[in-house]
Amino acid sequence: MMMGAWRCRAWLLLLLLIFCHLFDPSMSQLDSRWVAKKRQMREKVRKMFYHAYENYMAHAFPHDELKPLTRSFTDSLSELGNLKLEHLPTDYNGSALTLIESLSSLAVMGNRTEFERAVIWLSENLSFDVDARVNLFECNIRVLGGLVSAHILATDYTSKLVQGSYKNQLLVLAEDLGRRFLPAFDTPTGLPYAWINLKYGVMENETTETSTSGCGSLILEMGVLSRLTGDPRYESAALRALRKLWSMRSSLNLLGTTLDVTTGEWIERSSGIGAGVDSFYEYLFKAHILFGKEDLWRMFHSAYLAVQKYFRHGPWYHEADMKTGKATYWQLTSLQAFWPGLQASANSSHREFVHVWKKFGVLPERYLLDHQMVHPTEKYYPLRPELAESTFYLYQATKDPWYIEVGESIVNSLNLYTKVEGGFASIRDVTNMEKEDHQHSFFLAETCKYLYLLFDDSFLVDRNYIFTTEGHPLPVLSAWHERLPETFIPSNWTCVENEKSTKPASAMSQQVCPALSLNLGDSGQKVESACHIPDAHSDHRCFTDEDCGVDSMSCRRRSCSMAGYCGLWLLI
Ligand code: DMJ
Repeated sequence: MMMGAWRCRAWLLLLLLIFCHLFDPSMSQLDSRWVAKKRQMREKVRKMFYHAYENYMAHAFPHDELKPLTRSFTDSLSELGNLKLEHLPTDYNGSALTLIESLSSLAVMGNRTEFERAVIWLSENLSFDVDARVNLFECNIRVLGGLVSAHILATDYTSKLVQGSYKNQLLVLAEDLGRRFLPAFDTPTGLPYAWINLKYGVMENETTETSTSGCGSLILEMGVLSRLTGDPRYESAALRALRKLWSMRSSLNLLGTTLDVTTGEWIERSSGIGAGVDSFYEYLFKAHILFGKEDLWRMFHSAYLAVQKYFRHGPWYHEADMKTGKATYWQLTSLQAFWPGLQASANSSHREFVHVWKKFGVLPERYLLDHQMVHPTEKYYPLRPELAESTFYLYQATKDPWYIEVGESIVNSLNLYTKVEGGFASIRDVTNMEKEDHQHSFFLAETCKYLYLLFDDSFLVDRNYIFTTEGHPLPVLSAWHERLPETFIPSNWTCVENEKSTKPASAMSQQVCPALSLNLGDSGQKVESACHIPDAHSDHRCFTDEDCGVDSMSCRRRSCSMAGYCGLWLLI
């Protein structure tokens, strides 16, 4: 009797579910159309990535970057940031830069075979013992960042990216590179030279001029290298430079754009949030999340308030003099487009960048806000990722379908204007879409990755990552919130602003939430997550704040917006 009634109820429930599915087009059909659209877009991006990747492998590998129009190559590592193309090496044949930059994207897209093939090739062939003068910042974010991120992904047992053959070869390469960076920091101020010869160290009569980003955006990669190797020199050097830089701020908490590493004097005192400075802000915030350093959060907070006060004009950001705070240049630069993503709630700025993108089809390098025109000599678009990056972050934070539409139009523009038979070409002039023979490695490391993650974020499920300024993922592990033992920090390196806390602060006051262990399937392997608590509903819809969890990246409590979505709604 009991069994009969139970079975009858089960049948009724099943019929009801089928009925609801068939007759509630508002939810189920819309949902499945939405899922299909995102899947279709994801596949479009995957095709873009492989078009770029396969052409690089066929026509440029193992050189640094692809020239897609002539289907040839450029050994550009020593040209990055080298606008005057000075001191170019005569005997340098590339470091497979684009392959290194592609590793983490291959992992995001789940291509184990190619990831493993690349790891094996790099471990057998790559050497940094080359007579090439490279830009420390560029080599750090692209090469060191690419290697440490890929090493972590390769050792993540759950991703099964490498079948048993991995013996830390990428970490060995990363450590070798990190050691070659260290002489750059041997200056009276601890601020590093912008240029280093990989074989011979700092060259005689090397320029002492560098940028704020060049000194202040090394901590993620070098910090992770220290955490992975147990050698604290990399993190200490990067941290010391970052703190020295911060000590050079003006009374308005503003920094300049360029400086002298031997005297610690500013050279260019006007700055903004774009070229030469951008990733300094980004790294204060991200290094705080990754390493739980309280003083970096305080620096970021003060620096952020100053940016909002002196650079912001409505949705736009101009440049200003660090001493007076007076506006200097009214320009939008394409590098600034990362800023709305860093804020993760800057809808209005993002819309303006999208507006300029739509006006031209792609984003010009520099746009004069006061004249509403493209800068006469900076009309190019080198396949930069920043707008896709912000679109991805804002979609993660809001789940507003509008960002999917923006992503779709970015993908369509890229395919329409930049795709050629031999890969993807940069745009030399956005006013006539004339192409340039260069496929930058960040197109594979960042542009394709952020677009892919916009449409399919399954790579991020159950894992907390921060992305470096070059788009390489680093996991947020609670173990990395521990300080390096002081004893390892060379005593002659006087920290300008020492970490003040002597007793361990509470997790909340450090903006770090207690560790949470996630069980990742049958391997039984556990991955530490610093703070993530998922929203109550997987579609992130909510009625009240109680339905919202804790953000995996910032460890902050999410709240319910008026539109009914959980997000980080900062009031700025
Ligand atoms: C990349 O190398 C990085 O995103 C860097 O922070 C800025 N420039 C390029 C992309 O535009």
